[in-house]
Order: sequence, then C-alpha cells, then structure tokens
Amino acid sequence: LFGAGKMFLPQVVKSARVMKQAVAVLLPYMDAEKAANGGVGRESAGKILMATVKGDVHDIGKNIVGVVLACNNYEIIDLGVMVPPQKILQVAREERVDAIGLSGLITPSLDEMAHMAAEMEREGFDIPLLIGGATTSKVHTAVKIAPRYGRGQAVYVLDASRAVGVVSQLLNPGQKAPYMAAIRAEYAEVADRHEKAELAKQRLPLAQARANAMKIDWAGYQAPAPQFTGTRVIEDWDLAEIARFIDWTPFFQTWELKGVFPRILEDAAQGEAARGLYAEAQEMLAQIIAEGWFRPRAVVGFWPANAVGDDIALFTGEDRTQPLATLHTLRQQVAKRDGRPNLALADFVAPEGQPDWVGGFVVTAGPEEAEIAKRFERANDDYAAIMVKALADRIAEAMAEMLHQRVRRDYWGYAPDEAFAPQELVAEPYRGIRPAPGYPAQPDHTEKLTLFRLLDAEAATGVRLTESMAMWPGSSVSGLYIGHPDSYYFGVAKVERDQVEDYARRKGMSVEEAERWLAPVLNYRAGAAAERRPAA
Ligand code: B12
Repeated sequence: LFGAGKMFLPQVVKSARVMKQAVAVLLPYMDAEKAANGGVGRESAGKILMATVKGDVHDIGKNIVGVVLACNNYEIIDLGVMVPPQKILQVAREERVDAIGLSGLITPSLDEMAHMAAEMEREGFDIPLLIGGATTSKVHTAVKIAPRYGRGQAVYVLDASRAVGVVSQLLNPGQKAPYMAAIRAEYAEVADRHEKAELAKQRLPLAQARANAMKIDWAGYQAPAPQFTGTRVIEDWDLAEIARFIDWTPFFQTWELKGVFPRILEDAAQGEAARGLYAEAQEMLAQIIAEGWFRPRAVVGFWPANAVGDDIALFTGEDRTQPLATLHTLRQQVAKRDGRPNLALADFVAPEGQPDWVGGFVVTAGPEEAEIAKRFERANDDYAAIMVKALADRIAEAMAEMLHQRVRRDYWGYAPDEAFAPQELVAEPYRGIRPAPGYPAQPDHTEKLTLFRLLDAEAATGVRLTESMAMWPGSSVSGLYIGHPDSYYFGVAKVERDQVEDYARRKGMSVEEAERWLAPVLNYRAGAAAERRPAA
C-alpha cells in the first residue's frame, strides 16, 4: 500500500509500532510453539544488514527503511551509525545475511561506500548491496560503486517506498537474474550519459575564471565592525523560543510527505496524514520544551578578515598584522554567460587594505537525542524514536536561523532594525549569508577543521568531527557568516585539475588528498588517487 502511494509513511511506521509491541507480548507463546514444532517457526523473507557507514552519523533514513522492510517480514540487523567496513562484513558473514544496506548523509560517505563495494568484491561476497541516503544518487552508484562490485550488484534506492520492491526482486530466485541484468543495463547507460553530459559542459581555466570574479565596489562600502571579536559561547537557549524558528517543510520531507508547510496540511491526498503527523509532532515538541529534553549549545565568533585571492585571511587583531588562520574557498569554473561572475566566497569579503570581518558558528540540539531515541527503540516505539530525531534536527536548524538573526541584529549588528518574523526567514529575505562547509558554495568538508579550531567548538559545545568530517551529535550545524549586502548562495559545481592543484597547494595538502575530499566535484578522473583510502 505504501509503495503504491495509498498509505503514507507515518501510518506505516505507526502500524509497525503496534505490530512490534504486539509481537513482544506474543513472543513467549511463539517461542513455545516453535519449540513444540521441533524448532520450526515463521520464516522471514530475508535477513538484511543495515548500517550508516564509518564517519557518518545520520540514521533517520536508514531507520525508516529498516522499519518498512521489517513490516514486510524482512529480518533487520541494524548496526547503527559510524560502522567500520570490517564490522559490517564480519556480521554479514556470521549472520549469513541476504543483503547489506548502507546509508550516508554527507559526501565523504560516498567514498566509504565505494570502498565497501571493493571490499565485498575482494572478500568474495555476492549478496546485493543497497545504497541510500541524502548524498547518494543513481549516477554515483552507477559510476563509482557498482563497477567495483562485479560479483554482486550495488543498487541505489531512492527512498523507503521503493525499498521493498527492490529487495523483493533481488532476493527472489526467479526474479533476481533478470532484475540485475536490467539494473546493469540501466547503470551502463546512466554512466555513459553522465560522462557525455559532463564532457559537454564548458569549463574555464582557473586564471580565466578568476578574471571573471565578482567585482564588488569596495571603495563605496564600509563594513560595520562586529560587537566583539573572538568567540562567545551561548548556553542560555530557550527551547520554546527556538521552536518558533522551526521550518516545518523539511520535517514533512523526512516523513516522505512532499509539499510546503503550512499548505501541505490542506493537501487533497496527503493532508490528513500531514495533519495527524503535525499534531503528534507538536505534542512531543511541547513535552521536549516543558521537560527540557535537550540542552542546546552554540558558539559564535568573529574575526578581522580580508580576501587574499580566493582565500580569506583571518587576523588576531584589528591591526591585521598577525595571521590567525586562512579560510580556503573554491571558485566556479563553468563558463558563464550574460556577464555573470565566476564566484568564490572570498569575492564577498573586502580585499587587504580595507577592514572587513567574517564570522563562524556551531550549533547543536545536544547529544541527548541519541539516548532518548534509544529508549523509545527499546520500548519498541520506532515512531517516537524517529520523531524525536526529526525534531532534534529541526531544532538544530532553527537554532542556526535564530542565531543568524541575532548576529545580524546584535552581535555583528549590520542590520539592527531587521524585523522579519521567524516564519519569514525561510525565504532568506535578509542581508548576508551563512555558508556551511559541505554545502554547494563550499563543498570541502575539511574547512570545518579550521572553523572548529577557531571556535574551540568541541570544548564549547561538545560537538566533535568524525574522520569523515561529520559532526557528532547529528543534530548540529556549522558555518561561516558573511555580511556584505551583495553576498548570496551559489554552487561551486565541478572544478578542474588546475584549481584542485592550486587549492591543494594553498591548503598545504597533497593533490591526492584534495582530490579525495573534493571527489564529488571533480570534473576529471583523479586516476589512481581516487582509489586511495581516507586517512583514518
Ligand atoms: C535535514 C538535513 C539536515 C539536518 C539533519 C541531518 C542529520 N541529523 O543527519 C541538519 C540541519 C542537522 C543538517 C546538517 C548538516 N547538513 Co544537511 N541536510 C538535510 C536535508 C535538507 C535533508 C536530509 C534528510 O534528513 N532527509 C530525510 C531523510 C529521511 O532522508 P534520507 O536520510 O535521505 O533517507 C531516505 C533515503 O535516502 C533512503 N535511504 C537512506 N538511507 C538508506 C539506506 C538504505 C540501505 C536504503 C535502501 C535507503 C536509504 O530512504 C530514506 C527514507 O526515505 C539534506 C538535503 C536533502 N534534501 O536531502 C541536507 C544535506 C544532507 N546536508 C548536507 C550538509 C552538507 C550538512 C552539513 C555538513 C552542513 C553543515 N556544515 O552544518 C551538516 C552535517 C550534519 C552532521 N551531523 O554532520 C548536504 C550533504 C551533501 C554534502 N555535500 O556533503 C545535503 C545533501 C544538502 C546539500 N544539498 O548540500 N542537515
């Protein structure tokens, strides 16, 4: 019913809760019956091992898929988050699982998945490998993962509603071969089309892209100075106040209800499910606030800054003589038309000789979410476990929005009279941006290392970076603040070898390492370097 669009995800997960809780009551009787039958019980449709890959912390999507598969009589072995490849393979072997499902949220996890595929090949596995998560795609699976696993088949799964269809075909002896043949043919075509499309895009040499940088009239601009430089830790968060800043649209997306809030509540097809979900979310949110389930934390900082080429130099003091750190930015290389610039974030910061500042932040809903979710899981309540994580994510993002407003109005104070209501902020009508390492304007996740050092973020907030640059706890957001009125969000898109070499030199990284972190945005084949493993 769910796959056919006749039932919605919240209903599926809620019915799973009823089933699980009923099974927990019946289990002793079922075991007794099984013993009486000489050990024969109900057969599962197959055993699936699920894991979020090493270095990645996100698991809402994986958990949802696990619940949906379990509803369809698959036995799920869920290894949780940040699972090393050897652990996955060991359990897969010991438990004789029928398929492995991997999940990942951020781009470094893509490399980890390709590595897993190669390891499965090397160790002689031939069971299906399912690939899912926000950052994964059919193209990446076809181009980078499936070719490394010739013995078996890697299959990209868009969302929970498709999972059962894919798995049932892969595990059905009669359907498996033709299904795999169709997937292989499709992936060959996807890879081929992708390569041709990329080749057709015209890209500029770095020097030419730089010559077409955005030219802000710096002579006619004076950046306002922030109220303080250095860092400030913010602990006195009011959960009720944060809740007013929640953007609910992504919350519905998490539950596979697609549409813009609040209109989605009146949607002809999804409205009823959306209203029910929203009411229950409000109920839990009220409890979160009243009982203080989370202890949100944040750190914010500002530093004297100037653009130096494509980088942003930060200084220890206003005399701008002592360098503090360098933020590296990447420039768009795609050929532009109509006089549009080839942007880099550094273009929005004043050049040397003119004072400017850049800010940075880390916010987190706190680590409590994981323990609370586990408690719900132990009580066979996956619905509440997923709900609390989805709300923690919303709280983290709402904190980022709320803090940004405080920065504009107060801490940096370049828009003291700004008066947008929280719900108006979703459309980003305000001045300035908060680009995050990993988002399209700065696809290099390693810039978080500099940001975390500058903010002493781990000590200030408890948020730490994994080896893949994910932030733990999961409900955390980090980024920079840029204040110029002409700054806006953009995507760097694909970059060429000349820029990667230049960028690596500026960062003091080997070209191979830079290529590894930038793998999803390279417009060329990195050769042997792409095969290399991340430094643990
Ligand atoms: C919500 C969200 C967040 C939340 C929650 C994240 C979290 N707790 O992990 C918050 C606001 C905290 C956040 C933070 C960040 N985010 Co974010 N975020 C999103 C967003 C908008 C939706 C992701 C989501 O939760 N979807 C809902 C869930 C249910 O979907 P899902 O996980 O994809 O799972 C479904 C399918 O993928 C599939 N599936 C998933 N796993 C599996 C496994 C198997 C086996 C199968 C079969 C299927 C399957 O089925 C699931 C159910 O249908 C995406 C953009 C987007 N539209 O996808 C960006 C996105 C994922 N974020 C991104 C980034 C960069 C970040 C940050 C690094 C930004 C920053 N510097 O602060 C941080 C990192 C957080 C961290 N802990 O490290 C990037 C990641 C790509 C990249 N370049 O690396 C994205 C894609 C945005 C973008 N366009 O750049 N983010």
